[in-house]
Amino acid sequence: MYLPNTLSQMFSFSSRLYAITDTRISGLSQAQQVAHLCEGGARLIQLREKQLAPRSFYNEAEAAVAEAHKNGARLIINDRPDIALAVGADGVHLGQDDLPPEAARRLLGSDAIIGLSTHTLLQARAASELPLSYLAIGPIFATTTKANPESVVGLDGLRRVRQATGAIPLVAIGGITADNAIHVIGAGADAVAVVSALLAEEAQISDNTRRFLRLLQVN
Ligand code: TZP
Ligand code: MG
Repeated sequence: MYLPNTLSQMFSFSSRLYAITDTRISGLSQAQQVAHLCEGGARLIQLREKQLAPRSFYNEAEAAVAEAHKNGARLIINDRPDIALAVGADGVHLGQDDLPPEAARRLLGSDAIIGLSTHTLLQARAASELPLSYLAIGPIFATTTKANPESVVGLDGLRRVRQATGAIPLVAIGGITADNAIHVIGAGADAVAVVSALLAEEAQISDNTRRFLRLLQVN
C-alpha cells in the first residue's frame, strides 16, 4: 500500500456519490452538467470527455472547474493530467492506458486526487501498490455508457477486490442505479460512480443527485 504523505492518506469520500459527466447522454456542456449536479448536492465530480480536441476540452474544463469550485465541489479530470494541471482541477482519473499514476503524481503533486480504473482482481491488486488516492473497479453491472466495456465484475467480484486491496478508498462504477447502489456499498465500495442514472433526463439531474445522496447517507 502506498503511504507517501499525509494529504493523500487523508483523502476520503466525504459523500458516497461520485458523479461523472457525459455530454452525449445529457446534451449539456460540461459546466452546465456540473451546475446541475452541484445544485443537487454533488461534491465530487469527474469530467469525462471522450470526443473533444484537447483545446476544446481545456476550455470546457476551465469553465467547469470554476462552476465546481464556486459550489464547494471538487472536480477531477478524466484521462488528462495536463488539462487537470492547466485548469487547476483537484485531480485526475486515469485508465489502464493513460499516463502511469507515478508520472501523474509527479506532475500534479502530493495534494492531488489521483484515481485509477481497474477491471479485474489482478489489476486492482497491482493498483493498491501505486501512488493513488483511490481506485475504481468496474463495470460492476452491464453498462451502455462506456464504449467496449470490459467483463462485468459483479457484486461478488467487488467483494473480492475489497478484501484484496486493503484500506485504499474504493469506487465502484458501471450500471449503478438508485435501486442497486446500496448493495454496491454493502459489497464494500466506499463510493459509487454514476453516469446515466444521474444524467439521462436533463430536467431531472439535480433531483436524481439528491435521491442518490439521500439513499447513500451514512447513518
Ligand atoms: N467505466 C466502467 S463502466 C463506465 C466507465 C466509465 C461507465 C459507467 O456509466 P453508467 O452509465 O453509470 O453505467
Ligand atoms: Mg482514460
